Amino acid sequence: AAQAAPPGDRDVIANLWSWNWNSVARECADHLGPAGYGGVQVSPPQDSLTRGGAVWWDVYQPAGYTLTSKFGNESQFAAMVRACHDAGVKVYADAVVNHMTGQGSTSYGGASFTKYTYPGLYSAGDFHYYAEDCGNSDNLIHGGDYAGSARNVQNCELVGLSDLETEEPYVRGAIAGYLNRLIALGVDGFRVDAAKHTSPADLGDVYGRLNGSPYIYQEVIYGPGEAVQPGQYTGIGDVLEFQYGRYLREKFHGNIADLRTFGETWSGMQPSGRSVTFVANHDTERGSGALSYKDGPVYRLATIFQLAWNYGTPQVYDGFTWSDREAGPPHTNGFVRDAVCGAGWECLHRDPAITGMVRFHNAVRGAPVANWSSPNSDVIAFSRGAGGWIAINNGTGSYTGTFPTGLPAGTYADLTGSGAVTVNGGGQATVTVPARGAVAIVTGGTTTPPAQVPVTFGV
Ligand code: ARE
Ligand code: CA
Repeated sequence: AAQAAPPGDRDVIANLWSWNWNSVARECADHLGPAGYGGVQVSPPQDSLTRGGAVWWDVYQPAGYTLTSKFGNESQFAAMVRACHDAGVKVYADAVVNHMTGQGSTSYGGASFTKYTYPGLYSAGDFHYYAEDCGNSDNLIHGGDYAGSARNVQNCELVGLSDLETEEPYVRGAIAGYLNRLIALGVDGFRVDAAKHTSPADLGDVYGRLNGSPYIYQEVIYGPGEAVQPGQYTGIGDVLEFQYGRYLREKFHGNIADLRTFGETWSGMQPSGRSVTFVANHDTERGSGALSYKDGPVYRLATIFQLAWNYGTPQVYDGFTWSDREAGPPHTNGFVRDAVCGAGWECLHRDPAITGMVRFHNAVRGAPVANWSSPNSDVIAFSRGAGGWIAINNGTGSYTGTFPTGLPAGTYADLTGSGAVTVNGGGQATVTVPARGAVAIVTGGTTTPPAQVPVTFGV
């Protein structure tokens, strides 16, 4: 059965999208565990269509459920899970279970297939078709279906990907068998890809077949007025909160003082306890509605805010550097090369300000926002109960001011790396907040400066 509750004490998830298994293993041991991350999301581990490394998106076209992929083989995957667990980091796998590949004939693992026929796994009768299931004679989801037809969104083909007949017990069992195999290798949960395109009833049945209590969070992109809404899925697991990053982009390109009430009262946002938040993911960084590493220090600052704010389970995204939005990660014969921060790979998760904020997040978890102040539209400050306080400056010049912190008198080290902060007997601190930077302090034995690691995020 699926676990509804988000992960425990260390809940920040690094999304190391398109990283190969050897690199994720190394990152868990050397950086994620020591920095206090609680989990890592990894790319789809199943065998897939190969486009020979030219594109990133071939891995979203499953060719079968064996575990040889462009990211490595099964033993490398298993070793990665062990290495991450040894570092105290849980592993969440991207689960592509709505569909199978809609093009091509060969896979990274060496399988041969044609659309609707995946030998030893699925055949034509296991897929949705016009007119029995899908109302469009071309079998495709049309743009207009999102507004009015849950049936077409869930039973027609997303961009031509063979749509599994998830009402069928055989299909449900095959999907559950795949996920249980990952669970047997130690996987702790799943990002469910394209969950919007499978009904909550069908997914709920699959989750009910899973061993243990994996943490499940589902990709249900929010669109106002659409027939399929994220709230329809929060009864069976958590959801990725797509409004969150859209709002952060809007406010960090405008007035961050508006963020005072940011949360589930805002239009389209899901309950905090059901939401996994992200400033960017692999789709949004290639679109136009979200911040991405290409926004430089504003992207980093929005991530600092995300880790400070009391909403949802935060995910910090890192993929590869790109200019062509379809291009795949650095590879050799299609197989992804080891990730090198600063040389083809973005590594915001290693940035000292971000690892400092992971410590902040872990130290203040659950404490309410208090002591809000905002001297202008670029500067905000707030405490998390009496355990931590942060000031954020989105302006292009530094800002000096005196703020109420709600913290006991003392000298604290700024977790984002800009020196010491003195809080007086009245709980006030006079600080200089760097341009597009922050000052963040916590009580409780963490007043020593954070261990510094090389700055690898290019801002
Ligand atoms: C590729 C080619 C296509 C080709 C297809 C099949 O690009 O031209 O037809 O293969 O051969 C990714 C890529 C796709 C790629 C696919 C398979 O983004 O380009 O197609 O892999 O290789 C909707 C879904 C949402 C989905 C987005 C992309 O609801 O689930 O579309 N996101 C996930 C992943 C993607 C991935 C897939 C699903 C497929 O994160 O990376 O696709 O596994 C409104 C709606 C949204 C809708 C959005 C875009 O906002 O509210 O629901 O999202 O529009 O249409
Ligand atoms: Ca479907």
